[in-house]
Amino acid sequence: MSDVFEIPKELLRLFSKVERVAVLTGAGISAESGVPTFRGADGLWSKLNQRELASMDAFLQNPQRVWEWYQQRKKIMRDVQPNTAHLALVDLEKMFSHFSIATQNIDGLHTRAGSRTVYELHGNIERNRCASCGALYELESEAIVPPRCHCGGLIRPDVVWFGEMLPEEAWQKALDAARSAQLYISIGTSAQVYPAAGLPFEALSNNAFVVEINLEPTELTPYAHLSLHRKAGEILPKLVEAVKKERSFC
Ligand code: BJW
Ligand code: ZN
Repeated sequence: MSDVFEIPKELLRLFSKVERVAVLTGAGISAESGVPTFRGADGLWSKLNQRELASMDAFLQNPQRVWEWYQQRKKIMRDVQPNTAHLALVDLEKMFSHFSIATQNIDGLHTRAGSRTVYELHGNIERNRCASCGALYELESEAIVPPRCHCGGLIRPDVVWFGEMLPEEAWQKALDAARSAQLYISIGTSAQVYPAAGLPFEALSNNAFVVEINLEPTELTPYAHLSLHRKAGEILPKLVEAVKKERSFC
């Protein structure tokens, strides 16, 4: 592959015609900020057992371990900054009358970058809630680990673990956006975790043009109209500059 990357002309032509754009992001978009991904050689699940950390069973079996793992990750996520890919999506949003980002990430980096319409499908690491009564908590380092709610229940991070439903409103909005998009862009996700991984397929079923931006091929690649296998932080700024020029000529 040549090292000079050009945005495909067919994609630019499409960008000049559409008004409804929807995006799905995963851990890969935050990788260049320094947030670890889950899968792949350097991913969290290559060293840690997801069953021991990202399910309610795991939390009930060892609440302290799960709570502390999330506190460590919260520290990493707070210390990093949005990267050029997050920032490019902020600019892209300004060019379309309908634009939204459905993210599987819990790091809040899209909102911190300045994106306005963001649907957080797997929650947010900054929030906590009682596993029994659902009361929301903002907590910092606590003496008791994990802390307890006034009802006596265990307090957990407000994220979505395996076997749990996604937040209803965010999911419904993400689904509506996928179903009505003319152009759907999947960025930095291995496309293995459902129901989020089903969103590009919803877009495909409704005749959207589906583009994937991911370092390596994924489960979506055989079905996407176009797959760009490079870093999101490299492609997205170039894409946005090219789209700006293209749309200013229309
Ligand atoms: C770059 C890059 C760069 C790197 N630039 N790219 C069989 C079929 C269908 C579904 C299921 C099934 N068996 C079980 C299920 C259900 C399950 C599921 O999908 N499991 C699959 C793994 C098989 N799903 C669920 O349980 C969901 N709930 C649900 O289905 O509810 C209904 C239900 C209820 C009751 C009973 C049964 C069903 C909930 C899923 C929750 C997922 N939670 C996690 C943890 C969240 C909190 C936390 O962060 O700790 O979400 S797991 C983890 O995976 C996290 C992520 O959001 C999610 C997706 O990962 P993502 O974002 O795709 O990251 P990676 O690492 O996989 O990929 C990164 C990609 O980026 C790589 O490809 C790199 O190459 C690339 N990359 N650098 C561009 N610079
Ligand atoms: Zn409670």
